[in-house]
Amino acid sequence: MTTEELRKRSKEQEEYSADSIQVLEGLEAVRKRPAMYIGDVGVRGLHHLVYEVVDNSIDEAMAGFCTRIDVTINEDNSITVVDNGRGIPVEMHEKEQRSALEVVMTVLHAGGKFDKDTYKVSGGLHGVGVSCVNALSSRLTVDVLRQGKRWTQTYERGKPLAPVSLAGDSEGSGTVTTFMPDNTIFQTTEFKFEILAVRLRELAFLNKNVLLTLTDKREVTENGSDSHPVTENFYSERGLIEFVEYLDANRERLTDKVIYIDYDKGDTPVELALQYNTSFSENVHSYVNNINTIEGGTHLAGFRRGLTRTLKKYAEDSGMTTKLKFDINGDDFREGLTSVMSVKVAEPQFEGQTKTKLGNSEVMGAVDIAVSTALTNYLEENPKDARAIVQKVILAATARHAARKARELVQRKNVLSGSGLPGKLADCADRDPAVSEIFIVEGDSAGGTAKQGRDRRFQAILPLRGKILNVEKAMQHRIFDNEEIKNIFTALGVNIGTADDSKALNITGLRYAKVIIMTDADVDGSHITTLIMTFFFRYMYELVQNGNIYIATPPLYLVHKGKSEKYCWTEEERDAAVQEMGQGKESSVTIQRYKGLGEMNAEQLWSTTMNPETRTLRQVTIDSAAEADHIFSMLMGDEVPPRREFIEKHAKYANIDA
Ligand code: 0RA
Repeated sequence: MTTEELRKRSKEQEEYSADSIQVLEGLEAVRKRPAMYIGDVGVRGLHHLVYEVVDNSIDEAMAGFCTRIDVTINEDNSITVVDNGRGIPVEMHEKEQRSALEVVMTVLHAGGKFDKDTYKVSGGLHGVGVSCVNALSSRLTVDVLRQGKRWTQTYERGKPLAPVSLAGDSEGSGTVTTFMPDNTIFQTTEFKFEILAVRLRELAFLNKNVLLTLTDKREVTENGSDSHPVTENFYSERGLIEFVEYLDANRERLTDKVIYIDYDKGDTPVELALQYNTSFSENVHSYVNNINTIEGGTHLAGFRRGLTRTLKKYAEDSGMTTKLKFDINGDDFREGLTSVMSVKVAEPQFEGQTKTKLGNSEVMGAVDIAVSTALTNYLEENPKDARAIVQKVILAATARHAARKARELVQRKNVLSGSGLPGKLADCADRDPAVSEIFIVEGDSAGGTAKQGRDRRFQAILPLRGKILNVEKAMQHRIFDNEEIKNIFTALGVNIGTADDSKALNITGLRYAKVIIMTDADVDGSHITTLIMTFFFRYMYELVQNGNIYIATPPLYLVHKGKSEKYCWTEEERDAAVQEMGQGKESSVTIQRYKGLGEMNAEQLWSTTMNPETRTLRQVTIDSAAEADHIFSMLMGDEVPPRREFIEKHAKYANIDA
């Protein structure tokens, strides 16, 4: 061996050992700061692990080699993901001197290094790599089926127990991953069928002709019963078209057919489905490499630009807008619009608070051209639909004009009345939003109790009279005219919107970090909560996204005997309390059933529901904007049967009133 060769070899060895130290540090870093990689270590982060593994199989499907992905929640709450792709490569990795499979599973961000041609997810919420899942699993086993052989390797907390080994012969090809999330890292390790189902349904719509299945093998399911099927299949032949039909299942559509655009001429493939309905809300959803870009970005800007310009030109050319005395703006073109856009970007740059905003500037023009080209053709070929759409846009502009007048009137009135705060608001003393909270309370009487019970230093109370307006069904100017809704806007200190963009919300003036909805624990109460949540979802989405919205949980029972009493939130707690108190003593145990907030006195309401030391608040979070849209439109829309079905399935309150 020449000295040159020797030097080279020793340098390689140095690099190799340096690399392997790096590797260990890599996965240690994930275990030390898991939230940096998967967002959090709660329910959301836990389910993220599954998405991460499934996303790799989806990548294989997008590359054209995989048609089926099976996800199983095993009896012990571990997860198995099986795909019928080519199988992760197992041959020796030259630089690392070990199996490529081991590299993929143990090196941070090693996932997409093999195939440069496919669109790999990088950055963003997913795409941290399956090695992160490995690092955060107490145990993980991967089996690869390739070229007639079956290979396997098992890891604990990311560390291989042995090198990749041959485990026998195989028919077909694919990858099988089974992992058990590490219960020393996650707050909970119980998977929710419904959360996984939402993501798999979304993936099925986004990747047509790929069969995804979800099986729950646990004996006792999350509902404590077998009320959901053990296996659910997700499969879509028509992809985004079906996605839009699903989102609009409970809305009245304006045109017969969903408009579908599949434009693959430039560098950025754009797929888009859209349909107008008779509602007043905008439901525009966008995805980049299967990631829901809830913060939007350049692709969304391109879509808006293309849509507005094309429709505007058509409207002007058709002469339908010549008599209009005011402007049509971008919002008007999207009122009553439901659309899903899916773009594939080779090297996506994700920005924004939640890394769900696309930054690649070249994508804007690509989407703009795709939308204008395809939509122009569509309008020319379907004049009847085109006219219906333009009429709808004109109606939206007219209504916006009326809404603006109503809004200006409100704002003028607010200026006149001094502080501008609603008379019904019992404000808190502290002016620091970070420590302040507001309870939005159903009814004046419960509002009165809450005012007595609160800690006025940092808790404000805003009582609402009866049911608030169903914003899903009302037109915008009626919404801004509504007394209760105006009170919410002004109490929160959130801007109603500018003259030009009624949906641009300014939340910098938010006066309370926590906005807490407090209603009775009965059917009416849950309906009111849903109405208020619909309002926040449609008109103050930023607050939901920011995690400012909470739901109070008043107790359902008071068990007492003599002087001892115990509040209970579930039937199990109640029964346990009855057991405990009933033991051996003479006087009898009574159970008081709380339905309304008004049944509690101020002290009781404070100690059970309002005192930060003892209460339980449920934070409202949205994992899937598309699913939330589907559910709100169903709950608040015109169609009764689907609503009944949903309520029966999720009937938390149904037995309470029985
Ligand atoms: C890169 C290359 C090849 C397969 C894969 C990635 C692959 C990765 C995953 C992750 C989960 N399931 C997967 N299936 C396939 C194969 C390259 C070749 O066979 O030549």
